[in-house]
Amino acid sequence: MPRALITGITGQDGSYLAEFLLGKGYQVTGLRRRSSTRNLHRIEHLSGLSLVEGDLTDLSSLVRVLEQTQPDEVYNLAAQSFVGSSWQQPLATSDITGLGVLRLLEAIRTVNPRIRFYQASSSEMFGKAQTVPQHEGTPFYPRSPYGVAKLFGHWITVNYRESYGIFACSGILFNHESPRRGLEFVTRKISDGVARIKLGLARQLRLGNLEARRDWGFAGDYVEAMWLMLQQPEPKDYVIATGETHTVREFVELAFAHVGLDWRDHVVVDPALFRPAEVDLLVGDASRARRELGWRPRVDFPTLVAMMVDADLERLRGGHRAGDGPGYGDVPTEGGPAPGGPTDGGPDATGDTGDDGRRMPHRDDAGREGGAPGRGPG
Ligand code: NAP
Ligand code: G4F
Repeated sequence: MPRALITGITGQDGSYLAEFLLGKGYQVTGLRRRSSTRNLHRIEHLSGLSLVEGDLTDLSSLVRVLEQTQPDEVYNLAAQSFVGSSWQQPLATSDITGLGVLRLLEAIRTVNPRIRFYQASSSEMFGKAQTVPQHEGTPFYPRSPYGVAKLFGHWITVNYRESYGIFACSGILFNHESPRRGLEFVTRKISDGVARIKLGLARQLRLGNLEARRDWGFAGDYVEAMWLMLQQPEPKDYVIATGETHTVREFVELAFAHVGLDWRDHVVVDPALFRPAEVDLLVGDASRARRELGWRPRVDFPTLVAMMVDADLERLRGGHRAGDGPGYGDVPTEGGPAPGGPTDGGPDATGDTGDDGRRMPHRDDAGREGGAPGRGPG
């Protein structure tokens, strides 16, 4: 049975990738960092998943986890992934999102250089895009501390492949969304806001730059591409994208129209939510992935918008108002983790003995930003 280690297991992509690999018969371990509050809501429906404690800022924890779990494949999805926060916390972002990749590669080099490594790189590295569409050969021009940190992670992955022969791939993924997306990202902020307004729980949705264009796909489709990269005869870098671009305004229009509302009655543009430097246009050319991996996206843009709004309506009708409740396709686990669900096991057990039987309200994060003076995290 092949063994995989996923960092960033509590995040959106970690949950979809774990589901995917468990379905393929992998023995999957997720690396989670210590948290003072419970944050397993995206993975508590998964049975057969093991959890270990570690942190991308702590090399010794990464070495220990690799020694204990002996994975064949490592998927590095952990990051400070919110672009807006990277201006508020540039050093922490660089440490986790940039240097964290190097620490993991050093751990792999030390423990077992035959491990296959996937790095979650980002279209944010293209930033002020030098070609349209963007492909593997497009020059990078990052526009945020996050983008700069991801660029370091990308190049150190390439460098360890070329220096030490490690099977290391950098997946340059364009934006991918789902009902499990964090509430601070614009698509989920919109779907949550639309659902609240439709249900009479809110009247307004405050947003920043509506003219930014993104290539938005469905996260469930994108994790398959991560796995495919590590099954190839040679390690390479791949752009993963839909090839379509839409403005934030289009997302807003479709989301409100889906519930029979006119967005102009509810959306307030708040200059405090504009970013210090914006990425205006992203659209990817995933021809290499199509040709060499046989990968293509399945969920189109209108379906994605409808899926996210419907999931938030369902969640809010179910009374989960504080944050990320069960998402699309999830099995709600009101009484705690699924039988045989994630286990904090082994010598690295986190000491977290499981749910107390109540679903705790999840963090009420930047889904409804505003009020802060000056330029906010957007
Ligand atoms: P996400 O939901 O924000 O998840 C990030 C994960 O990283 C969380 O599990 C988080 O744990 C973990 N993490 C943060 N700091 C850590 C640390 N110091 N040590 C260990 N774990 C840490 O992000 P996502 O959307 O799933 O994205 C997955 C990866 O793909 C990220 O690297 C992101 O930058 C990259 N990416 C995403 C997209 C996209 O559109 N989603 C596009 C391109 C690239 P906590 O729960 O403890 O915070
Ligand atoms: O949803 P966003 O915060 O995502 P962004 O910045 O594109 O980053 C995401 O995708 C990257 C891949 O390209 C990932 F690497 C990264 O980890 C993350 O997953 O913002 C999208 C756009 C931006 O142009 C932003 O200015 O939406 C605009 N926007 C307008 N109003 C807003 C808002 N963004 C947020 N978060 N909140 C707003 O109110």
